[in-house]
Amino acid sequence: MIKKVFCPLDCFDSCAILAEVRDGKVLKLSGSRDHPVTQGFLCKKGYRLLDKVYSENRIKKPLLRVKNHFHEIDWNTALDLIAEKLDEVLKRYSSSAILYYSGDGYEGYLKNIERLFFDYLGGATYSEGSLCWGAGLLAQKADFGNSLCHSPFDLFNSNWIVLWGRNALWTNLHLYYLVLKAKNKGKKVMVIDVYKSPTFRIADAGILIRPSSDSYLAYGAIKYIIESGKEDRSFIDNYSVGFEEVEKIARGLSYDEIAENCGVSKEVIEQVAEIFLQRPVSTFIGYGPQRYTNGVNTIRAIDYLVAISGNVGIKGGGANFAHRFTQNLEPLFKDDSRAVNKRFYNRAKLGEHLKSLSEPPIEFVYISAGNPVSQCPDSDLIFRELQKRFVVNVDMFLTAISYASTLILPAASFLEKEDVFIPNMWHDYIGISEKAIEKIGEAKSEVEIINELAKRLGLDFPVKSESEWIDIVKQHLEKNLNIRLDGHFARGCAIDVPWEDRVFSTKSRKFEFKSEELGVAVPALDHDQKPLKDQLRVVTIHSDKTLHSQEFFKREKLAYINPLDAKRLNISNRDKILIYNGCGGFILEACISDNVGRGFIVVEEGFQNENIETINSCLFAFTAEKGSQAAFNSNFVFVRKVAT
Ligand SMILES: Nc1nc2c(c(=O)[nH]1)N[C@H]1C(S)=C(S)[C@@H](COP(=O)(O)OP(=O)(O)OC[C@H]3O[C@@H](n4cnc5c(=O)[nH]c(N)nc54)[C@H](O)[C@@H]3O)O[C@H]1N2
Ligand SMILES: Nc1nc2c(c(=O)[nH]1)N[C@H]1C(S)=C(S)[C@@H](COP(=O)(O)OP(=O)(O)OC[C@H]3O[C@@H](n4cnc5c(=O)[nH]c(N)nc54)[C@H](O)[C@@H]3O)O[C@H]1N2
Ligand code: SF4
Ligand SMILES: [Mo]
Repeated sequence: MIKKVFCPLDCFDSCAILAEVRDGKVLKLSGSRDHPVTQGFLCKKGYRLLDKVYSENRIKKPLLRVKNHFHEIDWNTALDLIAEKLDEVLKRYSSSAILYYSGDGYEGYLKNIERLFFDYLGGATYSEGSLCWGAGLLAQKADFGNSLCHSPFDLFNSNWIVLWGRNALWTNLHLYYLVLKAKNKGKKVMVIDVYKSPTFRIADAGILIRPSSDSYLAYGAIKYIIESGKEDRSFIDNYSVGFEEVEKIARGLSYDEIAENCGVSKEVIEQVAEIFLQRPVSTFIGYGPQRYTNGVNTIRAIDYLVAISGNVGIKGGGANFAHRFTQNLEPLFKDDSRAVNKRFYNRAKLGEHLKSLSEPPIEFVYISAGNPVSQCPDSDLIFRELQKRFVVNVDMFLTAISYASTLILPAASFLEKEDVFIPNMWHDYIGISEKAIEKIGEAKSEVEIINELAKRLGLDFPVKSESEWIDIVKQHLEKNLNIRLDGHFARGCAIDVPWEDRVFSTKSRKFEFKSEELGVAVPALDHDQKPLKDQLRVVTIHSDKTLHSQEFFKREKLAYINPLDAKRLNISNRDKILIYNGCGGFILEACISDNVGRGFIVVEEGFQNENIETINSCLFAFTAEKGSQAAFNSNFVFVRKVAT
């Protein structure tokens, strides 16, 4: 029997998967050939999803932690303990003494039921800010009014495809595949990054710049375009506001200044500009360039370049960052009228906020599908703060947070529950994922856990099965977005070329070079972050072997370092090195490589060791503008060889 499911991982691609089931067991996963974008193949992690589902390390029963030991308990005891604690917190404080952390470890839509539950309790302390894409979203909201992507197939209409800080070969495989196909049809590819990422192998033009200097590069190209009189005047005059200020800034810059800040020559700046002028050019902006304290500014400057070169609203163009076509969809799993006590913490500053929030303090933490001890900055502080509290963690495995949790509840895997998947990073194919197998051990879905808790607390909460909720979600999508979901998947919106009518979602209805909230983006580095003498910057990238903290393949803990930096620090290839600063430390292995420029190391994110330390132990909780986003890459460390 074939069951139609979806990849549950937080990924651009959101693949449609077929699960071959025999005797109650899934034998094989394969890509659904019917899916136009994901086209019947998965990435190597996708094929390994079954190993996770059937892993011996799955938690099979609720666990109670006593010191560093975990004791299996039955569900009734676990749920009673949680309900009692919630009752106590509600009586003594208010519902905002509960902090709810919803992670990105599982992308099914029904998980949002957890939020509705906390709204019914009166509203908890919820997250704002982002670990992921917040700076880019804020930037594009200011410029366009929303983030929207062109249809994945529109890149066949482009002359050039620009992968700007997106390592598509590792993080967005089906885009990589389409780019490769386009390349075979004669299209050209430019990759802009801070190190020679694996995606450079498809680059016709590969541009290496200094970390956080993209706004200079974009402004340099803008300067060249304006000074050669090649800007898209019709777009600027009729459909934008605030261009004059951008022009003034661009004209006032010197190429020397730009070249010095980016670490490239004037010729490279001109080359980038000339490529953008070979319209249509589609640009795919990755999330790496915005993980800095100036991340919003950076993405806005790239948007400007796309607009000024005449690549907005045309076939084969676009500044593709995210695809928020559901932005105006009323959330089903939220009830603000009940959430009278709700307040917010910044996800990027979780540790600090756990520590400092008062009136009421945080007494109870509910973490589901998230591993903040591994994935948030300043992770040791989070661990210490969690250890002081009653923490419930819903996960499939013991993780870095387990030793700080009071109770760990076994989550059902994606094959053991039904769900709806609504992607919002690239393409728009919404899908339904069927339940393929019975639950393993005593695992429960998020919906089942919340239903049990709501019953215990005597709430008038809408207790429904997953199928009932799926019907409601389907009706909601049909009524509000006109999407009919009868089969495995359906297109979520009919937009192939966003902003084709040149009517933007901003207040002025125009493309806003100057926005009321953010003013005009300027060429800048994350200058506020001054490294101390001998410190190197840490640039963390996403790995092909893991999805964040979820490992699918064993990997070595490597720090890629430039040969000259290594020499200066007396580090040889494969030496064990300690990276440290005032925030914390972490041990890695040096990998000396010409692919990395001077002044920084490149490390994959999601590393943890047996002592709960993680790579984020030594990343301070800096944020990009307006607290929008964790500025992981605006961090500097000392690097020292460890005696072995
Ligand atoms: N295999 C795999 N795929 C994934 C994920 C995963 O963990 N593993 N995670 C998923 C998620 S949640 C996300 S958010 C996406 C992220 O997907 P991407 O945006 O591709 O991911 P990153 O690895 O953060 O950064 C991409 C590139 O930006 C570069 N970069 C860093 N700083 C700068 C800079 O200042 N300027 C420029 N131009 N480039 C810079 C990095 O060197 C890196 O090559 O991937 C998704 N897909
Ligand atoms: N230094 C650095 N840190 C980063 C980043 C970076 O670039 N650099 N990237 C950031 C980004 S872009 C993101 S999106 C975050 C992601 O970070 P997180 O949201 O923490 O995501 P994961 O580590 O993928 O997964 C968290 C947990 O979800 C669990 N899980 C899997 N399936 C299920 C399920 O069905 N139900 C439940 N309840 N749990 C499940 C997994 O076992 C795992 O322990 O990390 C951020 N952290
Ligand atoms: S991780 Fe991404 S590319 Fe890989 S199977 Fe899942 S959705 Fe597809
Ligand atoms: Mo992310």
